[in-house]
Amino acid sequence: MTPTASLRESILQHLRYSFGKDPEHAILEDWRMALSYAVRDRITDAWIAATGKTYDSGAKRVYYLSMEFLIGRLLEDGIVNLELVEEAKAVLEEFGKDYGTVLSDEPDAALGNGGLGRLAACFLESLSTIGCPAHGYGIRYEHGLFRQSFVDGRQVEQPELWLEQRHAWEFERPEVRYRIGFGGHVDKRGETVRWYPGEVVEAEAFDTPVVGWKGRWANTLRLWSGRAIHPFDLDRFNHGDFAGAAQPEALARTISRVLYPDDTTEQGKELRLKQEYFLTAAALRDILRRFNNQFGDLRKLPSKVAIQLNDTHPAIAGPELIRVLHDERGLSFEESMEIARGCLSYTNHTLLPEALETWDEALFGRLLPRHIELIDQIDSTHAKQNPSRLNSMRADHQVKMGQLSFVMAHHVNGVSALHTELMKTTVFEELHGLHPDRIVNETNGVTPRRWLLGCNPRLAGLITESIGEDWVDDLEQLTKLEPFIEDTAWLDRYAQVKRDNKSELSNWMAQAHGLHVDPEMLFDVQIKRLHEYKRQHLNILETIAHWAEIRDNPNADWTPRLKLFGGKAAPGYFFAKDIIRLINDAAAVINADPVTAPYLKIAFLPNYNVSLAERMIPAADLSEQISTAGKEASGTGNMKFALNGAPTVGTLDGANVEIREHVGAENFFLFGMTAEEVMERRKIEGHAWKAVQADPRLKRALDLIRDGRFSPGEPDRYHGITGNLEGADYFLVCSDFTDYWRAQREVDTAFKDTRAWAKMAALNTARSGWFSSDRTIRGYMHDIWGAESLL
Ligand code: 26M
Repeated sequence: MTPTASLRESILQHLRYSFGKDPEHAILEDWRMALSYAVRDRITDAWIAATGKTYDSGAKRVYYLSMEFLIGRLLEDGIVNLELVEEAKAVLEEFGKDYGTVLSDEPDAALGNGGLGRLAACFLESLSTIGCPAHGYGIRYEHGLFRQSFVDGRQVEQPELWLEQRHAWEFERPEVRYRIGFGGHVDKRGETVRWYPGEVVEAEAFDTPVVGWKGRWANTLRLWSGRAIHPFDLDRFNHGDFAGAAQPEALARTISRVLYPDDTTEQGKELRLKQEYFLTAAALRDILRRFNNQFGDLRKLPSKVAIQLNDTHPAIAGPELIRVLHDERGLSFEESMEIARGCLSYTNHTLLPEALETWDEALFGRLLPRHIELIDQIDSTHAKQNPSRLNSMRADHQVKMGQLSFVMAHHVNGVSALHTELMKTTVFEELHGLHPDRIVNETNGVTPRRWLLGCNPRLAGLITESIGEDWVDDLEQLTKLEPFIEDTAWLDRYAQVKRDNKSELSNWMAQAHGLHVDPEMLFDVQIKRLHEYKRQHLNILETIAHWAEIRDNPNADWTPRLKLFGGKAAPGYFFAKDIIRLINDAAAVINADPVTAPYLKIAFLPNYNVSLAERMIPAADLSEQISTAGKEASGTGNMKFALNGAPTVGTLDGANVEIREHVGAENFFLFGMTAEEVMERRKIEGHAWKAVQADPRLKRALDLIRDGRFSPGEPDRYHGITGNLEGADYFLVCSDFTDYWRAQREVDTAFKDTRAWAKMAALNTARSGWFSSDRTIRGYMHDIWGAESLL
């Protein structure tokens, strides 16, 4: 049977026997599910084989603990990795179904906020592509990140309901359940210490196979769901308390009910700490059970188990592992601490002080009374071993999770070269002095299967036709494109790919949002979470200044530009929400201006998520990476744009630095202060006001906003923003404005030379191979985990 015939067979089988439909009566969701099951069967074969191989080899396993896995849709990922794109299209076409429509019917699994969660998802895919035996552990949130819409330009949040639609990817494991305790008291009898929790919930496993390139390997993403031990209180029911009877279940389920929507602002809520312990304790129980079944001797744990903590969110793993080894298995405290450290490593994803996780010690002690004692014992043991060290996991009645994670990890890593160096001189200065070999760098990466092959089939096709298909799992082969770039016929094809992608996005924007844009414009894109440090307000200020300048001189030779935005603000982050509203308000005024319409348009697409990124990135001409230097730990969107042929306008921040080194300074629009200059500039009193006085364009943009040009009838609507910018301006928007303007005008000029621009774009693609998450994962395997590929 041909692959197409065999796929058709299995789709029809599933339609009939899994969903009880024949092709005549199947609705879109039935087709999507039947195709998913057909693909899943093939993934499952690879998965079971990989699991067997891992067990037989006795190899070390990697466990990636993360509160977030922003995996997005999985059907296309499966089809692409199994190389079934043509077959799936052909079969669907036979039955009159459109491939894209079927794929878009899948709900997005938005179990993450942004960069940290998406990185975890890219890592899982790379671990499978490489054949490194690994599990991801996370929480099966019933509601992922909220859905965003705009009402009168303002962000409105709605609950996200991904589990209300069917999806094919998880296997419930009712046989894998653990009891997780909270609260209660600690009992000490001589040497034996025992924790007696006051509240217990059950964690149930749901497994999703994650397949790698060509289906050679598949690992498991195991997500925990909360449930009650006794889901129904028959006694209460029999006494007529019908609502109360179901209460235990409702309470237990709240633990995995919703993803916290606060990327980068720590907020210290009890339920969040419960979630963190729930994930971590369930994962550790599972890891130890698996180890016990296969190896037994706990002293060998570090040679068989590598546990990566994705930020401090699962930092309770240190004390929890010690608790199990010491309190429950009878090892000495010191030995337990050594074994735990031998297994654990920690990734830091941000230096923003407001994001460093701390917990009120009273809350912490109430919820985890034994762990807080163990943290003090870890702290004093570490201080004893390092005489210059003061106990410091606790200060101001807070438990500091960063300090705990550092001490309990054998390696601590940053996510870009600059970020790692800053870790050594800022938050972890003292600990780095004591343990100078502990901090290592692993610059982030992105999976080329999703972020090029899957999302940009036109470009992927041109690449494969030019250099063969080996680039897909050896992305640095993209440098082989360089000679082609000298060939104008080839370069024209490259440029045509971008034009086609832009038309496709334009058509989609028209159909989905009624937004009509000219695909000939320069597509200038900033998509990321809203945050002051990411400086979406710098972008809109420059846009407003640009608009004013076009109005001054409408007959000049302006480069037509579309400013595209996407991103969510944390629901309680009011400044960020104001920025969204300002962008939408400015869009309403500017888009309606007939004088500037041919040259400038603004669109803020609602509900930015992984699937929208997959639409937007291949169509981008320009990538906005304009954070205040020293603030963006790495960025990963920046890599996706470069790979897809959108040069960056950006600061020397995070991985931008390394992107510029790889693609070449001449193919990158650099502007702004360096991280060092930023620290100096902040000391200058009135830096913002001085910058405003020095740049009439900036002054005019601020005046327009302050005077209500974009908020007719309500001039003070944006006084929070203008006041902030002209006053403290902590993120130095004003100080970087003038240079940003300059860089943007260089972009305008460069874009007019279509060939030169295409060359710059193509060189970005050809030289971005290093930013594959395969390279990143090999780095972790070698430098941190001591893990091997089994392929
Ligand atoms: C904390 C407490 C309560 C609720 C949520 C949080 C929280 C969640 C996510 C805090 C921070 C979170 O993420 C931080 C993050 O996404 N950092 C980004 O990590 C990326 C991957 O390394 C980097 O590329 C980005 O630069 C960095 O901002």
